Order: sequence, then structure tokens, then C-alpha cells
Amino acid sequence: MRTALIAGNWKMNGSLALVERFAQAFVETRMPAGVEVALMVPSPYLDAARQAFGGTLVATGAQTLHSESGGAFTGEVSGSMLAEFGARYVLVGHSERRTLFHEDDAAVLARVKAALAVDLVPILCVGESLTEREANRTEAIVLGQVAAVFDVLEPSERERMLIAYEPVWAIGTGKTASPEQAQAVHAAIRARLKEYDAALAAGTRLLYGGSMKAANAAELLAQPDIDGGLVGGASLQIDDFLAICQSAG
Ligand code: G2H
Repeated sequence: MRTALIAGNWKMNGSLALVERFAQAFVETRMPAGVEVALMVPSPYLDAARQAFGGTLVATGAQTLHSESGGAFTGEVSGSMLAEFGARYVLVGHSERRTLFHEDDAAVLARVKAALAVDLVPILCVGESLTEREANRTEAIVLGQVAAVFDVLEPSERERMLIAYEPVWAIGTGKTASPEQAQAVHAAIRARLKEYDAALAAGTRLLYGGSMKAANAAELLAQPDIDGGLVGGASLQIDDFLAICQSAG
């Protein structure tokens, strides 16, 4: 049985005040049994989030990490620093990182390895562009991004991964993949994982991301291979985010 995970990705948004407001809301709101919640806050807020969410079941996470454990990399943050400030999860390979910061599959793999080395749980983000979808290359692109990491990992490392399928054309655009479109890709990812190991395929949590909101979450989360959501814009609105969490129960 896979525990649902609703992970909010604040991107470069939020404030200390928002951390406090979310923590208060989670103190006051009972989450459905069997739903895990995590918030990927900007790194400077990790410590505050750890303290504020301490009395709740909300985990914290980071949005990226550097592939090296330390050194002359001005402006970068290592996995051990994130872990020291309470992060449990870290996003790797988000499309904004792949596109805006030119992180290719090799860079994504290096970051996954760096996260695993310090016991952070990587959420590997994969997804196709609109051009790739229209050229019927969705599965080739997505499964290629999965294989670029999973082919290289040890079996014990694969078991510690989550995957988020985020069609690039649905990110922050208000366009959401239909439940059928999302389910088809999730099923293809799970089938690909089965090539490594049946138990791995059955146990790996696959999240959907891309304009998930209160109005569409329940239908997406009802799909058999969708085990949760990676929520961007709607994770900044307390009521919307709570509603999405509730619909995962
Ligand atoms: C995809 C998602 C969260 P949004 O990036 O990672 O963002 O929900 O705003 O499309």
C-alpha cells in the first residue's frame, strides 16, 4: 500500500509569515488518515519551517541541491546543509531547473546521488514539453528521464526514490493533464520500473504535478497509479492546499 503524498512546491515564493500561517492551519486542521504532507520551501525558510511545523505531521523539503558536498561553489547549497535544517525531501530535475538552469540528465543524476548520500529523499521530476507530446514522444522522453537516473542507481537506492510526472505544458499554465492522460504516463512509468523489479514498481510513489488545484485534485488522485501531487501555485493558498490534502484521503 502506497501512502499518498501531497507535496507543495513554493518555488521562489513565500515569506516567514506564510510559513507561520501554514503551520497554524495545519495545527488546526486534521488531515485524513494515510495522507502525508510535505512543503518544499525556499532554503532560507527551512529552519523556520522545521520549528513551525514541529507540532504537525508536515514534513519539509528543499527544491534543489548542489551535486557536491562542499567547496568553492558560490551561492550553492549542499544536501547536508539542507538535511541539517530539517529537510526530508528534495526535488531534483524540476523542469524549471532543467530549462532555466540547464540541468541535463547527468546533472540530475549527480544531484540524486548527492541527496541519497545524506539520506534526503529525492523526488525526481520528469515530463515532456508540448512539442514532444504533439510529436508522440511523451513516453520516450519521460521514460528516458527515468532511465537516465534509475539505470545507474543501485537497487537499494532506487527504493528510496519518488518520481513526479509533470508535463511541462501544464506547469503554471492553468492547463492540467486530464486524469486519463496523467494515468497513462504514470502507468508507463510504473511498467518501466517493473523492468528493474516488481516490488520496486509496486512500492514507488508516483506524484502528478502541473496546475493541480482543489477543483481537479480528487479526480487525478483517484487514478490507480497516481499516488499524490506536487503542487505549485495552489500550495501558496492555504485553503486550496488544505483542500487538495483532504481530497487525497
Ligand atoms: C509544477 C507545479 C509544482 P504548478 O511545477 O511543481 O507547479 O502547480 O504551479 O503548475
